[in-house]
Amino acid sequence: MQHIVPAPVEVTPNPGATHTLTADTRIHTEPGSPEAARVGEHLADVLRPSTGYRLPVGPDASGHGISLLLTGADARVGEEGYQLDVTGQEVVVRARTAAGLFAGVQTLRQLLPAEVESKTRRPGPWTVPGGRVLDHPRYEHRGAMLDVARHFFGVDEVKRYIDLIAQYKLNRLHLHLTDDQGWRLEIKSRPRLAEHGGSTQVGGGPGGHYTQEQYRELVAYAASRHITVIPEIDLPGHTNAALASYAELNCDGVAPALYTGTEVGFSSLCIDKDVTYEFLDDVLREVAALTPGPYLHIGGDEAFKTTDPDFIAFMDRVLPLVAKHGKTAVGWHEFVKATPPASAVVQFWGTKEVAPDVVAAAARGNRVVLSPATKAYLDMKYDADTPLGLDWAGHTDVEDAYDWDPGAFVRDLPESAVLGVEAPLWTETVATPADLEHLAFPRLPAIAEVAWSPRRTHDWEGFRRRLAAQAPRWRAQGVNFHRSPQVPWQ
Ligand code: TNX
Repeated sequence: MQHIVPAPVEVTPNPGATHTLTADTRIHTEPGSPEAARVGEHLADVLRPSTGYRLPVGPDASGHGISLLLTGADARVGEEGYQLDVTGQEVVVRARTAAGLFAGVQTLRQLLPAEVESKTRRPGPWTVPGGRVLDHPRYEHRGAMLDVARHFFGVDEVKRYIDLIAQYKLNRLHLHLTDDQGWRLEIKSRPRLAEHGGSTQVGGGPGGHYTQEQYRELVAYAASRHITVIPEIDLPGHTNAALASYAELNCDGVAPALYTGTEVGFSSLCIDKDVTYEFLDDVLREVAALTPGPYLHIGGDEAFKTTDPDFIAFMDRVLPLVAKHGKTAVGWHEFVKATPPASAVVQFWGTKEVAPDVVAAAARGNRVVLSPATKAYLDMKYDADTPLGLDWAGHTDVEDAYDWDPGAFVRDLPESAVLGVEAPLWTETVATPADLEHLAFPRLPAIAEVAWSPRRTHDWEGFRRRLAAQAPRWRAQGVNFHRSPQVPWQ
């Protein structure tokens, strides 16, 4: 019970008891709750290939086994937490919501032998150590961002990333859908965005895009893992793919060529033209209609071609469009210049602890998601030998990614203003799923623990040992993780 990542709030081992799954094990789910049954099916999907057991799921599954119940949980579990009890007779997960049950199931996976993650049948035995876990998250927003614009990643590749992040109890997937190098979502009212703007990527490869149907499929897949998708349309900079697709969006009316390099900050929509806002009204309407979650990320970063007054004028016209389409705006922290409404979420990506404009926004009521580039950027190199990644924010080995406190990172930002933590993975240098995994593992679980676990469990020595125990799971799942010398790998 001592190796769980992220560390739970409270673990009480009972070394006298163990529970072993058998061919007769059933997964009993809360009667009358289709959502609980879906969590049960998810658990069965994980366990069936390796155990070879039938594992029937449903409210009528009687007999001994695993129960997922929405009653009787300790009140401390809150909306997303759970209580897990393992005795000789049974395993019981109790929560107040299906999200809580889902989190408890992720813990249960980690209590089983690592081979349970194998896609082929293994001998077992499938023994769970006895005891109790009581757990709930420190922060509401626990995110990962994937840049599918610099290099495109297809539906199955994103689904795999969703599965990988879900097991560390992350609950937000921010998709960076547009950038200079590519527009990755079909917009029916502006078909050239995806057709032309999505037709290449960094290095000149073929790129790609999601049809609206495929995007819906990704959103639904994420939802089945209790993850909310936050789509980002990066504005007003990082827009060369859009500018190349529709000449009228350029101030001079001339469409630039598609771009396959890695410079940033050279493009901007035309701030003064009404067509810009007609265009954005259409785009944001379609994205909002496709996205059940409450958020729409409008970027705002590195708008180096745009003066501050123009940037503010632009955001003053775009923020109301986000609201008009029923969504809450999220933006990279530069967008606080435009004084977004108090409901807007600010994503801090700085490298310094001093950020008075972000502190001022928090004083106006904005909540902040922390993605400090020196800690949470999964695209930074681990060390000088890392073949992939960038180093503009320095090198970030596992200890750097782990050893910080989101509640105290930005000077004078009150802990109460922190909505959560997010780990961005920019893909200028990342072209394959194996590359993604190499940068995300093991730092992503480090960030997940920073986002989920209470501060008092924070302990690098303990963490690196718990992290080491994850490696056999990653091998069983085929995850291409980085063997950082900081971790005593098993
Ligand atoms: C900065 S962070 C960017 C991205 C780059 C990234 C590379 C941010 C909001 N903008 O455009 O991909 O650095 O690390």
